Amino acid sequence: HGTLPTVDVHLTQEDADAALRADAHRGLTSTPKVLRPQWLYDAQGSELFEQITAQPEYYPFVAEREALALGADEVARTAQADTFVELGSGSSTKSTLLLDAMSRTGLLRHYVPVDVSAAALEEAVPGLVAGYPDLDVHGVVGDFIADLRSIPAVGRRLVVLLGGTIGNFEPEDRRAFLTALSETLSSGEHFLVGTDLVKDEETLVAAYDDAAGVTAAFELNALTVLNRVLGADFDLDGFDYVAAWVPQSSRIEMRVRARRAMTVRVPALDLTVEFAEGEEMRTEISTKFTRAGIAAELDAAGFDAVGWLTDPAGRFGMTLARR
Ligand code: AVJ
Repeated sequence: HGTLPTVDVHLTQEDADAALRADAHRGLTSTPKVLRPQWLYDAQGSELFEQITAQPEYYPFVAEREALALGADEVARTAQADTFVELGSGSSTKSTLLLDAMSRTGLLRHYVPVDVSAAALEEAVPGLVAGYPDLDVHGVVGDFIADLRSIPAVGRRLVVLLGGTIGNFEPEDRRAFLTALSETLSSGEHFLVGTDLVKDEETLVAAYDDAAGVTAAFELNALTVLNRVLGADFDLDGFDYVAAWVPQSSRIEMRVRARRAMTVRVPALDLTVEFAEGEEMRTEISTKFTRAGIAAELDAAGFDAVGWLTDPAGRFGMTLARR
C-alpha cells in the first residue's frame, strides 16, 4: 500500500553542475571571494550538517522543532490545506509534525516535496511517507525560484520552508523568491517560513563556531568539494574557519581565511586563484530576523502575516503568511 511517489525533474544533475561551475568562476574571481552554500552539501557535508544539528551550541534546530511541536495544529487549522508543499527536504521529524497536524484536520491528501537534489528526495521521502499510506506523493526536483511555477496546484496548498534556509539567501534573492512564491499561490493559500531571530552576538557566534569544530569542518569541506569536482588543489591545512556577526547585514558570515599567501589551480575552470595571507572567502551566510522584519518582507511580496510560532525561549520564529 501507499502510492508510488511521482517525481517531476525540472533540473537535471548536468544543469545543476553547470550552474555551480559558473558560480564558482564568478565567486573565485570576485572581490571579496565568495561561494554558494550549495558547495557545502555533498555526502560528507550533509553528514557534517547532521552532526551540527546535534551540537549543544546549535540551538536553531531544536528551537524550530519546539516551535512546531507547540504550533503545528494552529498552522493546520488556519491554513485548511489539503496539499503540503515542502521546499527542501531532509528535516523529516519536523515534516512529520506538520503532516500529522494536517491529517488531524481531515483535509490532507497531497504531499509535494521539492528539492534541488534528486538524491536528497530519494533519501528523505520514502521513509517519511511510509507512515501515511493514503497520501498522494508528488516530488519535484527543481530550483526554489526558477521552478516554483511548476509546483503542481492540486488543491489548497500550505507551502513551507523550514530550517531557517531563507537565511542563506542574499536580500535580493530573498525578495525575488518571496515575490515569485506569492505570484504562484492563489488567494487563500498559505506559506510557513522559519527564521532564526536576532539575539546576542555570543550566542550567535557560538552556534556557528561550535567547540567541537564540526561547523569549521563543514565549511572547510567546501574546499574539498572544489578539489574533487573541479580538480582544484586547495590545501585544507592552509585555511582557518571564521564565523563573524555582521550587524549591518544582520547576519552571521561563514568564511575560510588563508593562513599564508597561496596560489590555487582550478583546472576545470581553467583558472588560477591567488590568496593573500589573511584573505577571507565567504562560504555561507545565515541571516537573522525580527518578527516585524520578516512580516514586512512578506507584506512587500504580497502576503499577509497571519500567524507566529516561536519556541518557549523565543530563539526561533515561524511566520504563517496568507496569500
Ligand atoms: C541550513 C541554512 C539553516 O544557517 O543555520 C548551520 C546552515 N551552516 N551551521 C543555518 C548552517 C552552518 C543553516 N541552515
